[in-house]
Amino acid sequence: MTLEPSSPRKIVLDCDPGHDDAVAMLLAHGSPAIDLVAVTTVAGNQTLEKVTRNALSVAEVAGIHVPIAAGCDRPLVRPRIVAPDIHGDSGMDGPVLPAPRRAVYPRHAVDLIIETVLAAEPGEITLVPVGPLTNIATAARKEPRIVPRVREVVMMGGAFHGGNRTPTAEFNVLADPEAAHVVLNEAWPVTMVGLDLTHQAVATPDVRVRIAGLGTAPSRFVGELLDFYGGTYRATQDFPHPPVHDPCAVAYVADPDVMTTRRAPVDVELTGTLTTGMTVVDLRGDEPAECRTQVAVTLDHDRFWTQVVDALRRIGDPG
Ligand code: PIR
Ligand code: CA
Repeated sequence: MTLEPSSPRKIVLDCDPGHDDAVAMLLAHGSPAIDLVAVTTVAGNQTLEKVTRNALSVAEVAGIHVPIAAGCDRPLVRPRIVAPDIHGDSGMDGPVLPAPRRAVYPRHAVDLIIETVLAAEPGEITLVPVGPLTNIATAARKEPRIVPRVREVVMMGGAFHGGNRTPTAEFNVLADPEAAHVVLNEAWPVTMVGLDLTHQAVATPDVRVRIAGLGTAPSRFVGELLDFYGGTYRATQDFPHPPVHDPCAVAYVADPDVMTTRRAPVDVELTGTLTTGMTVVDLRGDEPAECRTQVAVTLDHDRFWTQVVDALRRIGDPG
């Protein structure tokens, strides 16, 4: 008996490029298991203006033609934070960023997310936020009918053990904890691909060689991204090789077996004096039989990077 190959998963990638966001865009575009229907941007690693321009530049490099819409330019409640120490002043320092030849989508990202979900069949669209959760939370509040129609939310953010922006908080959740609260407490299934998982997605020298071996313009672009990003991670985070967070969430949608997950309740601290933005994950006792939220635990490093390399190979040289 032959099994029907399942059709590619339709995703909206909500991002703040960002070096690793760029790799997430490339993986989503090049993966045969993913149908990228839209890219939306949100203030995070840099200002909305900068990250949106970066998303358009990545689209230029890779020949991505789906709508790219700009979203919220600040968190729901808190003052904006950015991460120039990691991503540089542009938000994506390193490679020459090609001037976009195309315009940003003429509507707000939140409206594009809502329209995309409502226009699709129930359960067809997966939301993949890999920046602060401001757009996703705003979409859920503006149009609650999207919540039961979304297949699942697969987010890069949070951690069950330790943070990167504070001892307990990961950047995307810390940047807009109220938005994370909304997203984690809505009735949709959420997979939290946090630092526990993404710190395993390191771009080791053998990975760099595999990417460089492709010899295409997009692979060279990724090489230049990883040169800069690896440098800041070495200098400021004491990582010999940088963890490439955001494509992990895309990789999970494409191939859930690329990582192990554990069902567990997840919430976020909004009022801590030392722990604001911490995701609190209840890992006590046995894994619950039913739980709307789950957390990513262990990555198959080779399987993950093979996905990325294969996606880049499929993208080729769009010219
Ligand atoms: C922010 C990021 C990465 C590293 C640091 N130190 C800060 C960005 C990445 O784009 C990813 O989405 C997430 N935020 C990791 O915290
Ligand atoms: Ca990001």
